[in-house]
Amino acid sequence: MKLTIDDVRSRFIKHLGGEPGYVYASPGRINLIGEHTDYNEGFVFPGAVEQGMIAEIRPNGTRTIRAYSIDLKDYDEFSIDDEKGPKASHFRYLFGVAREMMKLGVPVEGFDTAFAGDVPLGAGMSSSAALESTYAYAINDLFGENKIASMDLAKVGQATEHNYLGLNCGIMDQFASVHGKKGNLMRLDCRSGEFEYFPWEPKGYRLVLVNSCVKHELAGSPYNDRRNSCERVAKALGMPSLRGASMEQLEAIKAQISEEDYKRAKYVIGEEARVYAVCDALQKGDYETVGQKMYETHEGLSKDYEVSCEELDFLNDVAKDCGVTGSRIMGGGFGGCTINLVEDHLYDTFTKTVKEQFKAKYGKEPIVIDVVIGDGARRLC
Ligand code: GAF
Repeated sequence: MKLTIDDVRSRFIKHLGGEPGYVYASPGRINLIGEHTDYNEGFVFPGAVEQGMIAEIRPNGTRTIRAYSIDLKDYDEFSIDDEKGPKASHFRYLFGVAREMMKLGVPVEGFDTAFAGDVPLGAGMSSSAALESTYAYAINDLFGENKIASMDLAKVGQATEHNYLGLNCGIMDQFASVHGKKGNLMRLDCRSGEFEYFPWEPKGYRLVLVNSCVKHELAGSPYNDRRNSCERVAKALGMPSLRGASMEQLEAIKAQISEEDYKRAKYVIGEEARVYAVCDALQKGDYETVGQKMYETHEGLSKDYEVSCEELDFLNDVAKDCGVTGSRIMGGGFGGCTINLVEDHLYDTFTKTVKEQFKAKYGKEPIVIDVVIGDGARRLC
């Protein structure tokens, strides 16, 4: 993380006054494969990144949260007992997490806090999960004697999205932000909650994000519509979710569902198979297959799930033309980044070409981010 404890501490003292408190941090995430599978009870393959959110927090012995956003230069204070909470979404994350922790029986009290982040906003790297995980972890540490299990901290972040931001997201982002481990990706079974760490050390390849800078905004977006489509198809199949559904089963009910719902489910069923194929390929060190599956995911997200945009499709095409091993939309879609599996020797050509060609077409350079897999939620001091 580029931001230091001193950066956040000096702003905290300036805007909140008094003595320092404690500093916590949580990361954003990438996802190798398994997109829009989490709320379908399938598998995901995320890893935490080095970029994240950092917050100074000091209990203040009242029932009020006094919060300063360093990046947005915005201050607000709000009671943890007033159901309405603050209006601005950047404060609703903190408020929601505090309220959800209270629901779990944690004796949350008021606190003074300042926070900042270096996860690019709207890039699909989940700055919001990083913020939620920072406060869930901190509140557990400061008021809850660390009694809440890590998966429940992730669920607190997810419930915050559902109940305070109106986004019916899955568990992937908050899971990754809480559980991340340096140098490791994680395969999570979103039905059982079981997960495994996979050391990520591909010889001769690297992961590179290309941020289209088309702002991806999920709350209030067609994201919830995608989830509703999946749930309608699962219901028509008589299954609790699309996990484990086959193309044959989908074909059998095709006449009963809309063309749109059919396409959404087709993508999800294909993506489940791709996650299994990627796990197999990784075990054999077969990165060509991993990359091929990434391209297939992009195709599905673009044509059937319809969460791409012109700029992301363009980035994907440029990657293909440059001979990049794998490339696809990462995260919820509707803007943000592509994730690319690039052979070391192609890195310079690819990053130069993608910047030039994107700028020539859209008038601005996309931002290249080299992925470094980092640690999950933690206390820094
Ligand atoms: C967003 C959501 F928050 C996740 O839960 C997940 O569904 C992802 O989109 C798509 O895989 O990041």
